[in-house]
Amino acid sequence: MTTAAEPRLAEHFEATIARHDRIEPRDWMPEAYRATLVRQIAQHAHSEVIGMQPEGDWLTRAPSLRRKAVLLAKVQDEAGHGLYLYSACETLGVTRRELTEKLLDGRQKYSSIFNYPTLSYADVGTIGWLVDGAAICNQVPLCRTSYGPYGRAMIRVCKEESFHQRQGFELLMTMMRGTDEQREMVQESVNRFWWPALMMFGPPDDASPNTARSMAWGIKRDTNDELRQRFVDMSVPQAEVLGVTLPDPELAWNEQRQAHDFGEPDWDEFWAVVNGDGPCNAQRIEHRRRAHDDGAWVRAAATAFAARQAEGGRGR
Ligand code: BYC
Repeated sequence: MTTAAEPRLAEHFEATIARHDRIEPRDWMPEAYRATLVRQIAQHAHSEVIGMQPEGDWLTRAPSLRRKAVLLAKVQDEAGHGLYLYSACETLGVTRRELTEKLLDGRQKYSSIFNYPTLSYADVGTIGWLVDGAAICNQVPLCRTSYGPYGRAMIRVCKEESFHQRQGFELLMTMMRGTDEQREMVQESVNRFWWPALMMFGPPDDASPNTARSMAWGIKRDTNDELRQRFVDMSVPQAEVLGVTLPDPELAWNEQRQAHDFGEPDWDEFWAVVNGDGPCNAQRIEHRRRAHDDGAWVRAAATAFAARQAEGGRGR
């Protein structure tokens, strides 16, 4: 519904965005801005929670108590990130219940990367190094996003992601200093995860329907291609230190651009995975649905407890 005050409110909103200031939950905002934020933050929250599965698969098979403790802490951090993000999303007038339902029935997405399987323990290190590395590249600029609660949630998430990236790199480094077999495991894992990691940044800018609008609103601070380039430039020297080869024959330093040239990800594969046809899409959602059903008694108990408290409060 349009009100008489709307043009003035819209002007105030635009001026706030132009000043790179923050929009807060009680401020007026265009409906499309709100819907874009719900879409992106929900997708981000779902990614954190679904993202617990590929690494969680290795918790019972960690090679030592130390590795198990580190991995357990990391996976728990991802659950925490999901919580911050669902809470940020709720400030936009949606409930966690609605968001969960939309994830489970496929109306909201989660990151394509988590639809790939983890086939060896080296994948735990590669996810830390490349997947969390890509997440940091994407999320550090989001600390300056125009919506206050999202930006503030990102600050803490990024601190924890930096630790995750370091633990992944340290794990891979340890394996690279080990046996030939361990080095082969690392290389094989990097071969499988490199291209899907590049796809995390989304489609190329000229095929991204949302980027221009989200940049104009200050929701995104960089385009998909800019972030992908930053990630490649950051990863190449790290791969050299590790002693692994990135599986892209077109990867080369471009003196003129002062950046690396690199090959084109397989965008048909990307869209297939995004649209539900990746190697693990069905398994991930099925697992999430089962966990949700298994938790029904906890939600029922919590709701009953809250109702009881409210009744007691009234009686007093
Ligand atoms: N996967 O116009 P575009 C983590 C969709 S978790 C799936 O460029 P936008 C971690 C996109 O949603 C990291 N879908 O969109 C956790 C859109 O479809 P809809 C998660 C993708 O929003 C555990 C359509 O394609 N990080 O770090 O401007 C362990 C067109 O795309 C993907 C975030 O979520 C994809 N990769 O830009 C370890 C970061 N890419 O929604 C690590 C926050 C695109 O219109 N999100 N799509 O149906 C963002 O920065 C942006 O939403 C994106 C996409 C860059 C991902």
